Amino acid sequence: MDSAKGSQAQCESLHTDIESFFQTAPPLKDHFDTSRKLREFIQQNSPTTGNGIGRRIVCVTSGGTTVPLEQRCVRYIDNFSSGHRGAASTEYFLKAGYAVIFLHRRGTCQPYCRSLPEDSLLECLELKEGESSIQVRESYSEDVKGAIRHNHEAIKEGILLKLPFTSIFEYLQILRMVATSMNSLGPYGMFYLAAAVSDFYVPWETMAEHKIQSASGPLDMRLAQVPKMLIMMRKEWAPVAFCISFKLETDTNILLEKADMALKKYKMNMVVANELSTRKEEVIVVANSGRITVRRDKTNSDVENPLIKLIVDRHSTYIEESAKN
Ligand code: 9Z3
Repeated sequence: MDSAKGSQAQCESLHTDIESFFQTAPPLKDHFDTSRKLREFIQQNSPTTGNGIGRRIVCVTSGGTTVPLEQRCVRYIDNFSSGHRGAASTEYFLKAGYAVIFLHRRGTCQPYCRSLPEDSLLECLELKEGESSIQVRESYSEDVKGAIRHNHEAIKEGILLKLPFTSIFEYLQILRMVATSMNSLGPYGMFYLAAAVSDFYVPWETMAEHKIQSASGPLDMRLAQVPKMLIMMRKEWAPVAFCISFKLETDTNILLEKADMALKKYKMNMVVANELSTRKEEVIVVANSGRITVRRDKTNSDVENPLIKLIVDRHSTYIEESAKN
């Protein structure tokens, strides 16, 4: 087989895998509601609808996807992601004037809540004397006020849409819905794919319906590869959007090589390479123009601050160049 035929065959097989993934996935419970919210959000913020209040729109994905092992799910495979990167980045994108679709794992870190304790309800609140009412503890008062103010403002202004997911099935179905809806934005749309997405999964049709029994002995299970959706993102869902993916490794020796590969293979505009233990200190942005190391500086506590500045800048250049073509 010559190489052109080979790559066409690969492409067809990817299409078949993707079709089968979506056809067999359990349908989203709130499909119509999510699709309505998305449509309204994009319509309201779009810089291309000419209502005068247009903003660039970014979809930030955040947290990790689960892989259920049973259809009536008792057990699942998970990963470590806290959602901190996605939540912090959302704050900086909002500050830079973007409207944000925050596609996040249920229960993970939320924008403006990063400084609050994990058990925030019990930690931040206390009973008033006589136990007739509750109040915010003095030591948390500024953090709580800030979180409420920023969050309410963003929701009230209609510039923050939060969409939750848990499983890989939910995540990819919502991502496809968001991407195809954002296609109308052309280069003004951006994808910032910080979610930690499972590479392997159990296809729905081969999955046990009921709780797997331990009496049958050791568990022998074969996981299928999750089809490479980034290719669909570039080819069909939102080909003109500005697209940033993340590459995570624990071995620094292969990190940049893998990031370079992702940049080329998935035709990303940028790949943010990070190593697990230093991910909050520094990241390396890999683009066709070269590599840039972005570090958290001493006066500023988040690496996402300089990272989002760099990305916004590159996105502006991308929009300008698209207008010339
Ligand atoms: C990342 O690399 C994110 O930066 C982190 C953020 C998940 C490390 P936290 O949520 O951590 O703040 O605790 N996300 C992408 C990870 C990923 O699954 N990338 C795939 C890969 O590396 C490509 S899509 O193969």
